Amino acid sequence: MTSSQTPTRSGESSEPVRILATSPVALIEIDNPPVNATSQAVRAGLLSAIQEIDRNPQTEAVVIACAGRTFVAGADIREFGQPPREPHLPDVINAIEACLKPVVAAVHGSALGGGCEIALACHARVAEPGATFGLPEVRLGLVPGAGGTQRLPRLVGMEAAIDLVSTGRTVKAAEALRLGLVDRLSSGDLRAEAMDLAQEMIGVQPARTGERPVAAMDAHAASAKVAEVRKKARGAEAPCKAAELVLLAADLPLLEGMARERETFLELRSSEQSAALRHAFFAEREVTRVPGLEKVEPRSIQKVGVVGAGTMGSGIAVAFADAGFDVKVVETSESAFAAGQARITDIYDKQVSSGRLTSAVRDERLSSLSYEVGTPSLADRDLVVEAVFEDMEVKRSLFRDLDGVLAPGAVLATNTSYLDIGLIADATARPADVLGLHFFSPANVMKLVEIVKTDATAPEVIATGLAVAKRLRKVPVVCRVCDGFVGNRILARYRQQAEYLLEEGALPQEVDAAMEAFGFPMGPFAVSDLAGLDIAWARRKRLAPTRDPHERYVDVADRLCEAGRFGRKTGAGWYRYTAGKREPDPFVTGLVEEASQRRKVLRRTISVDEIQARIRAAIVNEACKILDERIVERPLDVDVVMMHGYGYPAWRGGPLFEADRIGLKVILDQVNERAPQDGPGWEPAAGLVRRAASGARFYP
Ligand code: T1G
Repeated sequence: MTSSQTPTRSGESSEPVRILATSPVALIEIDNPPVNATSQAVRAGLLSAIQEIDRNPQTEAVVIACAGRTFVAGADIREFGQPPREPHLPDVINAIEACLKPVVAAVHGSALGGGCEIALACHARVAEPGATFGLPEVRLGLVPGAGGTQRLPRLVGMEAAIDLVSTGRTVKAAEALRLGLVDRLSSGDLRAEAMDLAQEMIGVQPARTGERPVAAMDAHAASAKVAEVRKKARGAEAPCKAAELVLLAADLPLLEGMARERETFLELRSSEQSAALRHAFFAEREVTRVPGLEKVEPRSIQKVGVVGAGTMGSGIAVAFADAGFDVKVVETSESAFAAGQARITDIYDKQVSSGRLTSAVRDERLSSLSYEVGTPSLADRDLVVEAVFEDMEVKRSLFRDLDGVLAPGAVLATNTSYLDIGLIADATARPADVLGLHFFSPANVMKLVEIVKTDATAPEVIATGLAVAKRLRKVPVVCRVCDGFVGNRILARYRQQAEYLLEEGALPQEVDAAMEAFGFPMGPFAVSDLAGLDIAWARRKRLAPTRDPHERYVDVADRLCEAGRFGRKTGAGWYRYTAGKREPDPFVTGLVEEASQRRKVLRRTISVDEIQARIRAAIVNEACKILDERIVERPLDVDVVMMHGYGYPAWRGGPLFEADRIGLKVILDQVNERAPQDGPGWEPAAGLVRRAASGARFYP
């Protein structure tokens, strides 16, 4: 067996493919921790194992299984930056399908990407009930490169294949069985049952997936489907290419279709979008590894208290219940906790009615939640998260109470979005046990959580926040205290620049359309209407006395609020809402035009490119200031916040990754061009000036 030339990571075996049995049914085991990725050594080992088995007259059938926690989770993404080395995965997979003896895949964990393609080329597939299948390549800016777009439709049909390949979503084993992707679900010993099936297939002509016909889609339906994929892709190029390749399977023999697929895969693999998405994939994992905390032991957390069962508190409670914590929800009165209980039950009921949850699981989750009035009931909690009214005195008073109730060693977390957590911590005698866990609404859905440390927060408390976030299946970013931490601070700049564009000639619907074309799920004004304009308005009024009189302040949002237009919830905000549909509103156009007059600005047509460039420059500049002030330690911290908390398109890699691609001098020129007219706060970040001058990048 050749050893892999890719540096093996710790724990990786140098002999990643073994033949554990040969007669009458052979068992090939792949063992390449952590996820059995098809590294060069795995591909070489698998190919020689299949060839050896084909030559062995004692062997009449074969099972391919994996050691460890999962079936093959895909090609080894770490190899993508290197020149491709033989044997190439399509050749290995074609050898599996061409095997003269029946080949059965025994799938547990996740069969993803190349792993799913291996399973597709086998002559049958047995899966554990908990197994999942998927072709997530588009999430890396790629298309399947080893037959996935050609074999999947031959098993599940065009419609389902286009859906799975263009979205990259995974399907559980039961759905895979229904689709025809799996032949059997195991009920006990997966490998034994796969060997039994292989035994049954001895002497039967193998059913080669590549030889199955697939019915073409009606031309009109096909083009409608591709158009739908393009719309959902929001600027990402891989999904459409993947859908078009699937459609080819109806017209081309397998090998021709695979040749087209391989050509597209290699083209995309060297694309900027794929480089950005691979960066995003690894950054999401790297961000959990905080320098200096590697050896710090987190505290053990199982009993969690959530104080405040409003929108955020109920979402936070659900997030903890979903992760298997024992959750106690505390409110100030029976009626308040009854309202919270109703919110939480409603969240679960909606998941049951959408089919995402069974009622049995819902009942189990609801049973892990208890409700109490008053903080004394929290005495047994290991961690308490507050999500009460966003007011400093309210939070300080609560933390003073909690300090007197909680046992030593308990962790106190605040979900505040803006307040100074150091001042909240100072209300207790244990500031080292206090941190921010800033969730994003809906807290049980959004992946991002900002872990905010004060100067007093103990390292093990930060490590505890990271461990809790990992168990919640969240993406944690550690940061220090500043106004708005990372995401909201950048969002404030984003919104300000968007409002300047209104004063200079754009309309809300034009800015939103430009930023949705940029790849954001929603533009800034639509997002404000969704969140509610009144929340930010209350904060602006609170901060008004301290606002810099020289700041370029746009008051259109204040005037909307004064008119009672708080967004979707009042039927009107930046837009008018009719039957949930947002429509531009002449009333808002009038307010914007008046603002231009007051600013004595002659309105002009502003291009999509200018809108996108100015907003991106504003984001990058503020992100760089956050780095300069060491609110976070690494550029990837900012990129991960913006992608997972604010919808910055992952195919751009996040603002700082993209700024490197565009060129920091270009970004700096854009910032310098705006600074004079945008006034205080819009000066170029020192780190941006320094890097632009030296040619340094955010990601060297
Ligand atoms: N290659 C290399 N390393 C990988 C990897 C991969 N495909 N998948 C995961 N890892 C590493 C990951 O970086 C982490 O490393 C560790 O494994 C645990 O991962 C030819 C071209 C499988 C669902 O896109 O979705 O096949 O940080 O923390 O939460 O057509 O990993 O510990 O050093 O995510 O339990 C297609 C990507 C590739 C699947 C497990 N496959 N992986 O999640 O653990 S392209 C994918 C995942 C391809 C073919 C094409 C998840 C997971 P470290 P983890 P997890």
